[in-house]
Amino acid sequence: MKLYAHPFSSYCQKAIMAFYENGTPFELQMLGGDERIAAEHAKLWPLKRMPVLADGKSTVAEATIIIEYLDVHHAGAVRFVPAAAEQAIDVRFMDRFFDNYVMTPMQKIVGDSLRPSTSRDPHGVADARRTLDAAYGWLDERMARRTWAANDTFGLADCAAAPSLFYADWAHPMGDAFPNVQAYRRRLLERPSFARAVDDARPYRKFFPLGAPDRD
Ligand SMILES: N[C@@H](CCC(=O)N[C@@H](CS)C(=O)NCC(=O)O)C(=O)O
Repeated sequence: MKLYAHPFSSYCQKAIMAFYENGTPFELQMLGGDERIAAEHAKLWPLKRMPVLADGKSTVAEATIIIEYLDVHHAGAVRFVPAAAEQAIDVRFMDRFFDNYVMTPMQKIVGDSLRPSTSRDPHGVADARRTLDAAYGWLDERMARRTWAANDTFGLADCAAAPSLFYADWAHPMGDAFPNVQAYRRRLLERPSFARAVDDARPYRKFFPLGAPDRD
């Protein structure tokens, strides 16, 4: 399998950690420089978002769907979405929570800092910060009695949580206000699959536009 991705990208880390969880082999097609790889990626997925998986004749876009695809076609010991439909609802809900209410506002803050100073969107950034505060607050209560985001089993929702909380805390630090979220973020950083994805990305930290903090 070929994965069109970049190690520093949050959505790519979400998919990559799922490969690492089960030791599923893949060949990284590194985006961000090589024109041939960029052209292949654009042909497979004209929306040009990463990650994209190419598995024989199948092309799979969207990090969540790549993880669902691995569960179906390359299943390993770690199952990312439970077979029981009722439990799967909670996993998918938490996956949406992290993508929509943590990853999206985090990307808004980071993306805004890359704009020319004349094209910034302070209103949108303030809104993103309010969304993150609300998300941290809601999650803090939820994580008070949990180890993992759903069903007390590591899965898809935790793959969504790891890079979103990792970068959100850089873009909009949660400080000491949300101890259960901080503890969950630390558990995710200790998870070998995510620790490895974070290590893969270390050489690129200097490109974090807000300045990567000296931690993690
Ligand atoms: N909904 C997509 C979002 C993917 C996404 O936003 N990827 C970013 C990197 S983290 C990207 O491709 N950015 C490049 C661009 O926007 O051109 C998913 O879940 O995979």
